Amino acid sequence: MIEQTLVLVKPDGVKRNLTGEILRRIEAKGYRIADLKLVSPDQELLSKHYEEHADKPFFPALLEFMMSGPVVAVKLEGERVIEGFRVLAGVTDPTVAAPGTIRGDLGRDWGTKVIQNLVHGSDSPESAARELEIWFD
Ligand code: DAT
Ligand code: MG
Repeated sequence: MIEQTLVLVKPDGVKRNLTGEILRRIEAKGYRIADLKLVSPDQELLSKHYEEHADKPFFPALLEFMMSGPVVAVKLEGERVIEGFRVLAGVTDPTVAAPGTIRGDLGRDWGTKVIQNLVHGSDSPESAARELEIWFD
């Protein structure tokens, strides 16, 4: 089934001029960019986006990091794209993310309070619908 997912190039990716490299990998995989914009998200938007993490110790650092610079928000479309982009991105911790993935090839531990891992991708059809509404409606 053709799906849509939310991809974010986080502030670390934009600052390091990796937006093009990240979008290149997404396009090379064959997914379609249905919409794209540069956003400076505020605390209200990010609190909604990351509501599942509100009680985590890293939540304040996560919001601070996500507000540290602009983010590229992408509405991405394709067959099984929700799962497919998560595989392309690699696991959360860039130190152990597999080589060949975005996080594994381009990310590492910088010793920061919150893990900086270049990209976000929705983790389920429910999350994708919820997050696309937050960022694109
Ligand atoms: P993912 O982005 O792989 O879906 P997540 O939803 O569990 O990971 O967490 C959201 C972000 O929060 C993640 O990209 C990086 C940060 N993060 C997650 N777990 C963390 C931890 N234990 N310590 C610091 N930052 C963390
Ligand atoms: Mg997540």
